Amino acid sequence: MPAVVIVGAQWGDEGKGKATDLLGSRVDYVVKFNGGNNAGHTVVIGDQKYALHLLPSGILSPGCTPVIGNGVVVDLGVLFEEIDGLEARGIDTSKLVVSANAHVIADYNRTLDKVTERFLGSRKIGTTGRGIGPTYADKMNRLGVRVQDLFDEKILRAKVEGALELKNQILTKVYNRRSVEVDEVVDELLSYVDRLRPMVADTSLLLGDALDADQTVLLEAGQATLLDVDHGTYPFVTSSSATAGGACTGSGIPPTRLTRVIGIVKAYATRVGEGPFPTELFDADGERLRDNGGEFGTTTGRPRRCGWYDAPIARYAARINGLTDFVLTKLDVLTGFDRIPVCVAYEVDGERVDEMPMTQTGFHHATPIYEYFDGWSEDISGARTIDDLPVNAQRYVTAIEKMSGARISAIGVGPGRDETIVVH
Ligand code: 2SA
Ligand code: GDP
Ligand code: MG
Repeated sequence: MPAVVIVGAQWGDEGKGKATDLLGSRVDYVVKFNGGNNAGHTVVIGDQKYALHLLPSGILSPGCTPVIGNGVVVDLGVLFEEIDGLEARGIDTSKLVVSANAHVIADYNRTLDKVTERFLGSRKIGTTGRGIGPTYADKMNRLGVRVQDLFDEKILRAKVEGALELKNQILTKVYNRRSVEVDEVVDELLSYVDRLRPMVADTSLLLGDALDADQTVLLEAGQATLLDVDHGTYPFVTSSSATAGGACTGSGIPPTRLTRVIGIVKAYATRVGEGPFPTELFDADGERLRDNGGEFGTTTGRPRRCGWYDAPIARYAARINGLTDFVLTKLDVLTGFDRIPVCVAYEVDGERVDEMPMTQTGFHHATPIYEYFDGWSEDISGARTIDDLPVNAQRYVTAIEKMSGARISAIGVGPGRDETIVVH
């Protein structure tokens, strides 16, 4: 009954999509358990590139059943757009299953996400503007609309009325926007019902039965540990549980059934949106990482902030998620740097701190303490074993493995499915 979790160990875009796709051919179910179409997962198969947002990356593996779990927030317009886009490219999406308990992103929450960011000005979070935060806020406020509500028009109408009561006050009185009509929201949501109905299931029951039958379930996180609403750099986080604990609450699979937790970690670090980032570079090295790594948002196209590998963060991710393994990605992007710094600890207010500082203020004030490694100039994209790597690349991998709190079981040397070194 293996249930394997994949999480991001930094601030996202570590290459979770590629890792999930790689394992996808060997698993029966791939479950997205948090977030929504704020995610952007890139999978490269041969000369074809796919950018997945709401659909689990397992959708590209023919034998695998993709599941949108209860912890996800679903924009139904985007769901069908994404399905149509993949079908047009010859991908069979007919096995997709959607949890009846997943929450739905209504248009008013997309609007609220965007206007709130504008209203916050310099205090903004840098969200993707997809309505994620306001939809999770409704969920916690018990004002949310769930997938199952679409099957009972009376209930749907009552829920939308309840949600709009306060929101229309805010939209009109605080943000100077027009108020939203209940009918326009209900009509839009009902327009999806016929297409949605056959996909909807009790997904925790489905997954529990699958595990009982010794099938393999892969749980795929959106975003990452440092963007988790509890364990990330709050308030500069997404509004969901992106860590291994979220895999349980967001799917209905209990912790006692998880067998492996894999953290995806980039050989350097990136972040998109606002918030602290101690190893961030503002010089030519940062530009070079962005250019070599193609570090632009998969969903919004925003340039990602780039910096060096931060070992205390990796250790934190190992601890919070109980990582059994790391998959180290994008090692090839470091090719050509003469000297590669790695953050081994921080200096906070004149003192050395070896772990994530306890307070957000401490993290904001953290200055990296670096150790330096010699670089390599050889093209490593053809490497398929550790021994194929130049000796300095091997040293770099061994050193960060030792600092990061879990073994490295695979190494990415390019975006393609086959551009991977499997170590364990
Ligand atoms: P939101 O929209 O409420 O989830 O934004 C809150 C914060 O979470 C960050 N966030 C992300 N960070 C990295 N990658 C994400 N997905 C896309 C990608 C991002 C893109 O794969 O490149 O295209 O811009 C993602 N989604 C959310 C976000 O930047 C905020 O800091
Ligand atoms: P995710 O959100 O974690 O799934 O990551 P994204 O897809 O947003 O960003 C990762 C980017 O790196 C994508 O463009 C991938 O195709 C690419 N990628 C993944 N692994 C590697 C690797 O080992 N080397 C290189 N050069 N690119 C990679
Ligand atoms: Mg991404």
